[in-house]
Amino acid sequence: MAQTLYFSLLVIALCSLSEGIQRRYHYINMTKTWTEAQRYCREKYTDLATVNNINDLNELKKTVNNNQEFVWIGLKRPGINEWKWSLGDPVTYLNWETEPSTDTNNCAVMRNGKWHQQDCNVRSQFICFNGVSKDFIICQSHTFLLSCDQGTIKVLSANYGRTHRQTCSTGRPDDQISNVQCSLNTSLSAVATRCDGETSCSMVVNNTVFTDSCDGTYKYLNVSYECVEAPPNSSKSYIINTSSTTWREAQSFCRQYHTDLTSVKNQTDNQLIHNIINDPHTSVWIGLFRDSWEWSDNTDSAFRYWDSGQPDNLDGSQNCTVTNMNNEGKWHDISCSVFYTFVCHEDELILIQKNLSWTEAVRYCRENHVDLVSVDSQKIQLMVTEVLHQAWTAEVWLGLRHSCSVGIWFWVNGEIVCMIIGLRGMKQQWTTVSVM
Ligand SMILES: [Ca+2]
Repeated sequence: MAQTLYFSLLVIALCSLSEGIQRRYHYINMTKTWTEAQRYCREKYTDLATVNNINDLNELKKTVNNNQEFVWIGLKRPGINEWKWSLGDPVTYLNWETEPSTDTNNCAVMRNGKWHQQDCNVRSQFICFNGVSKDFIICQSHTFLLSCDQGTIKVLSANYGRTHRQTCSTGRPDDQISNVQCSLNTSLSAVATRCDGETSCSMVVNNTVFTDSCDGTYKYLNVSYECVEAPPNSSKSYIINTSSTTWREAQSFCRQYHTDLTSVKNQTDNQLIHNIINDPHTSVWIGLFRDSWEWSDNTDSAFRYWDSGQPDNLDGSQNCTVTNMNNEGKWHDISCSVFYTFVCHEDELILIQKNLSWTEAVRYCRENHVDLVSVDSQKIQLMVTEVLHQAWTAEVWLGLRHSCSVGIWFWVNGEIVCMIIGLRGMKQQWTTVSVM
């Protein structure tokens, strides 16, 4: 039993309604300036509302029981104008061709393996990545790369064709997407031949590689794979989308179909991505951007949901943010001294107690409208550590020294420990299970 505890992968299951720590939102039906609202939230709850992703925003919107157009949230400037990853990863590795200047070119592309500043409204190809998900779709003519940090690739399924009308349909004429009974039964062997047993492999998804199973239909590859004999989260896959879009459009696309615009965390990542771009003259958006907005609770979430034309800093002092309830909750920058109602949030860490394998725990979380959580800020990590200290003996957790951004990973006595953080009712419970 003790051996299991020390030498197998330990999982603490905590599911979440959204990425990051679940935040419970409280709408306050009183009008205050932004600073007064912040003070009120800090006294009564945790802080003025942080919004980490679209799920958070939808939860926040549900709490607003008033016909207010504008409602304060916790985003404010000036913070430090610094480069951030779209996913909220800490920026620890940079690979600029030349040091970035302070001009308004606030997004980054990779070209010939180096990073360049570029105006976010310029149209470029882009690169998405899949973090946790190992089952995904690549539209025809785009390129993908599968990668295992540890272990080797085993392709589980692949189908090149079209079985749904909506998938990869944007901008396509009706006759290219109407045939939804298009499958190619040799797709799996084509991908497996190239990828099985490798640590990384890339392919272009087109009719030359896979043969044309249905002439005239715009197709896509639906592929899933795993990293054999490797811990969960060893797999990373990248998809180059050859459509040209602005940085914001690219970010929306990646968040909708994959995880996000890609982060580049080290030289290995950089080389992998450089290899699949495979053209020294092509500029490809990566997830790096720069702004000077920051959250009241110091969460480093890079999620932004600006209304079109915003932020425009109209009178030069629009340094606070409201969500526009009359337009899908999209954001406007507004002078901080105006009076509006507001939303506070309360952080919660609530854990589930069940004996589950890693895979079962992920499934359990997803089936209960939850998913893997990210430790996307120092604050969340501190909260986790705090709860751990309350819950477990110090000996077990003395080894805590490392966390990564997707899921929570710690090394204990040289072995990886991962945690899935989650939410279930009001009661806090921690549990450990072995992943075999
Ligand atoms: Ca404005």
